[in-house]
Amino acid sequence: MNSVYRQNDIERNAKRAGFYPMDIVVVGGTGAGKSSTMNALFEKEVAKVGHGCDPETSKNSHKELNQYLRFWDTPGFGDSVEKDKKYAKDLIKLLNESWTDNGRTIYGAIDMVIVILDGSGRDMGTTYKILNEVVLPNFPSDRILMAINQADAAKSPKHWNNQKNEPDEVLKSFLEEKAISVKRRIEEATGTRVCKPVYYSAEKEYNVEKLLDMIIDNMPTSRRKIQ
Ligand SMILES: Nc1nc2c(ncn2[C@@H]2O[C@H](COP(=O)(O)OP(=O)(O)OP(=O)(O)O)[C@@H](O)[C@H]2O)c(=O)[nH]1
Ligand SMILES: [Mg+2]
Repeated sequence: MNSVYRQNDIERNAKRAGFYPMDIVVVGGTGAGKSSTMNALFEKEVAKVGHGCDPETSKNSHKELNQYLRFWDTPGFGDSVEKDKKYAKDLIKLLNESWTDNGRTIYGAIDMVIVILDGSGRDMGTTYKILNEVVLPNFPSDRILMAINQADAAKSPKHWNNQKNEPDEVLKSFLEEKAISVKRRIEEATGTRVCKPVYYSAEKEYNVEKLLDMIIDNMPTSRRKIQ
């Protein structure tokens, strides 16, 4: 379903921008659920999810959802200083990839970044670090989106309505508040304005369409010109 979800809007936005596929890089702390998010977006296993205590993804890899949107899964930050250094270097290289149009203009290869947060935790330190030290110095802030995963685990399991596969009223208002608080805290910590994050659950496949809506509604209107 997701590979054809709002296909007309995606096609219109891609054609408006004049190029496709658009490249969207998914970043975040280890275990936030980046690979699970890829699988939820694609509705099949395209990325390996970690099931033990160890981090899972160790390399950048990409996959096309359709001819217009290509997603990149990346390794998570926050497991060790050594790995963070390597992953930061790899991500900076990816964010700076470029191509040239007959040698006249240089364009960035990556079009959008989505920062995934683990909604079941409060620690935002890794996210601030990723933004301040890796993403913001190498990528324009108006092409960065935030999303809160693991909505189902943000409070005790009794607040998840399994029958309806959605949060109960208590959890829903908690998640609403959380989205506003994450936006404010990110803006304070980075000095950059961001859209209000969507909350969703990759594992429960809840609100994944909202995540896609945010992506579709924020597709760039032009290529990213570097020079
Ligand atoms: N409850 C719940 N668990 C989730 C959700 N999404 C992911 N998880 C679990 O979180 C763990 C980490 O998920 P991954 O998708 O591997 O996370 P990642 O961000 O790709 O991790 P790295 O590759 O190590 O950076 C796994 O045990 C998932 O099953 C979710 O929406 N809800
Ligand atoms: Mg992963």
